Amino acid sequence: MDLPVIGNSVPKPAGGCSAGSCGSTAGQMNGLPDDVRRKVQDHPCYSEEAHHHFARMHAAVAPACNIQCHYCNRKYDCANESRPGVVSELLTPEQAVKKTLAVAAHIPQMSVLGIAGPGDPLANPERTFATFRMLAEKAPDIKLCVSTNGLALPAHVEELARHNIDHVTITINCVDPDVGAKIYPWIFWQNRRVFGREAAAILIEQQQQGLEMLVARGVLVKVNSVMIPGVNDEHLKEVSRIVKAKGAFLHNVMPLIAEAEHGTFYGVMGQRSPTPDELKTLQDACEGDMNMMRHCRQCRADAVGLLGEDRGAEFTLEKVAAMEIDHEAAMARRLELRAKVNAELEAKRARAHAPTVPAPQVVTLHRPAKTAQGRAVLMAVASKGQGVVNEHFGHAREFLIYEANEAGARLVGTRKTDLYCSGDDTCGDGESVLEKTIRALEGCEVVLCSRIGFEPWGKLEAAGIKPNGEHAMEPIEEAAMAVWREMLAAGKLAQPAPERKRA
Ligand code: CLF
Ligand code: SF4
Repeated sequence: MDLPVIGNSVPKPAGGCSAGSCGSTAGQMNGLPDDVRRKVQDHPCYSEEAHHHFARMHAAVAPACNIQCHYCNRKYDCANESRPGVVSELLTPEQAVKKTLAVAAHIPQMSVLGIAGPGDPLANPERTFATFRMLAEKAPDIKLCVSTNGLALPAHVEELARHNIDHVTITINCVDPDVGAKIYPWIFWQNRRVFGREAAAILIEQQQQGLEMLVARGVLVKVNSVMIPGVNDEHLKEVSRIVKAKGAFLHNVMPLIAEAEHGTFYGVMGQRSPTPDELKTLQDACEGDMNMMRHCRQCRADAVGLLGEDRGAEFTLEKVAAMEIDHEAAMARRLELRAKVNAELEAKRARAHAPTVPAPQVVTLHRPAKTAQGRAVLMAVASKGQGVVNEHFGHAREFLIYEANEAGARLVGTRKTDLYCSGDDTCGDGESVLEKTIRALEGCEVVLCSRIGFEPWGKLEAAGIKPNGEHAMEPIEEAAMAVWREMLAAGKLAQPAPERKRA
């Protein structure tokens, strides 16, 4: 399944969807056929552009799983953690529908209901499809999305199609059973437990067959892969090549989450997670002309809100029961907002792709040599949505990582951190929150935010990261490029990036 998390679970592979990949289609939206564009334009996972404006929620209705992954332990839950497989409240389908309608009435940006755990949605087909059936009747404007480990996928493709589910994520970590045997100790298949290489071979065959069947029916398939250093990191390039050839829409390579306190096999055995640089290098290598997702937040199985925020605590069963809602008016508000945002994004794309006025022809006898352009710069951006620089440094729980170069600025990842302005400046391990944030921003040379205090400003600068609050409320790409051009003009981009000082 996806790797979403409900209340007390251990990390699943990654993302509200076990595997998470919805790619970044921001720059490719113009090339998509109309029917595909309609499917992805307000899906926050399938479109990087949409994720600044639209929200999703996960209904945690699927407790059981039919396989075991070495990175998963669904017993563990921490309210402060956001990992696949973890949830705080397991819901019946009726409760899930009630909660979804309440969320959709209070968060008009909500456009997608996903089922991603805490187990595997297709190992709990009655609960999963009952939820979809009821919700499609009561809120037909909400897209339905599912994330699965793929073992039971071929058996459910017809039913998924009957429910008009256009978005399916399959977590595919390998296409080689020898690699798979190091990730999956067992699967439950045809009423018996199968172990090791044989188990991995069955799982891989079902995943590939399910992928082909979905693509043949026009379903947009996102493939999530968990990058496990030394186990499948090199192998994921082959996975990417194969799923792309079979018609997957997006590939989402996510980092392994493995901490001993989560009680997972990898956590206990000390299997390390990839560094941000290793992850980016692999994502870049897989990219080719495959859409790669760079904005996955490895959501919990009960996540609520824009990607990166978790508003689940506002919608507990108790709170939902006390809400009075006019559902028709709420749906009208959602549709109005969706139309407005999509029209604005469409206009923005049209401006970006408008033919530029040709420069006047000038005859020169000596064409000046093309000036050398500067290197790429990583920038961390504090944003709470709408695609603009609009978050105070001290209020950021995560930073968007943009890479700016001569060709433009693009999102290449996200990094989580603790809240600096929380009144508690310790992380419990002797490291201050600010020191931890500076460590999380390794490789970045600039932080763009709406405001920043004197103390963090000085410490960031001392660590080689230049804070910048001059572009508050500006679109992120424009702000990043403005800063990049300033650095170029100041001659800072002719040399390699400076060595980072330790926080
Ligand atoms: Fe959920 Fe997954 Fe659907 Fe999105 S999540 S089931 S496709 S609605 Fe998205 Fe979350 Fe990443 Fe998944 S950010 S973990 S990719
Ligand atoms: Fe956990 Fe099952 Fe998801 Fe693997 S597929 S991460 S074992 S819930």
